[in-house]
Amino acid sequence: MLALYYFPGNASLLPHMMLREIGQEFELRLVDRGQNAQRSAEYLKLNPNGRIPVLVDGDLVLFETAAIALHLADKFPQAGLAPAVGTAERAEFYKWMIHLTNTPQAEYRAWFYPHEHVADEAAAPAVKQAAGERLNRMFDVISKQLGDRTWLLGSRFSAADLLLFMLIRWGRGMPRPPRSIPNLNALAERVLARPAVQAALDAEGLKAPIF
Ligand SMILES: N[C@@H](CCC(=O)N[C@@H](CS)C(=O)NCC(=O)O)C(=O)O
Repeated sequence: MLALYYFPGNASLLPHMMLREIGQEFELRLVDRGQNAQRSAEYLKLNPNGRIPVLVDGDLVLFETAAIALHLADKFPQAGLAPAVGTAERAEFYKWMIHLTNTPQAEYRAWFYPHEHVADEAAAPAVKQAAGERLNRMFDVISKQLGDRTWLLGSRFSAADLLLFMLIRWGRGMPRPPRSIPNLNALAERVLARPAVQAALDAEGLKAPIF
């Protein structure tokens, strides 16, 4: 049995889109952030960090979005969400998954939760602005690397494209949103056109404009 603890549009969107691509049956379990359910005693047993998502796969309880994504890609190789282990393409896939999760995704914490980064609340807007500027630079580099390729790995779609799509989406409220960078906008449009992605967005109640 697979169950994904999620909140609409949160980091859970990556494993959710992957589960839809995989086509395996799973259960979606809402973590009601309106009620701070991510900090409830019950949820902290699943993820002591109080963050979303968590994947339950039988007896396995997994937190960390990228770890969940790698596990799903490995467990359902027929879905083709990652290249074969030991290949140069697989190494490129790891590079993108890890870069995207520990660089822009981590930076977004400072953009969305600047108060966590300051002792004095008054400094929070400056922290947010600086995070936005760092994110801009990161997205510029990613866009340059992507160039006019169809997907991050070239002609081959992978879970890394879904992760990048989610991160592009998160920046839609930034002064210079990632969609304003043509290569990133084109990739996000291609991801958005996938039926599995549409199904995940619909199930989470996410409406246009998506990014
Ligand atoms: N590194 C973690 C970060 C997860 C994370 O920051 N999740 C956010 C939602 S996108 C969250 O749970 N926010 C609620 C909170 O921090 O209270 C992961 O990738 O799973």
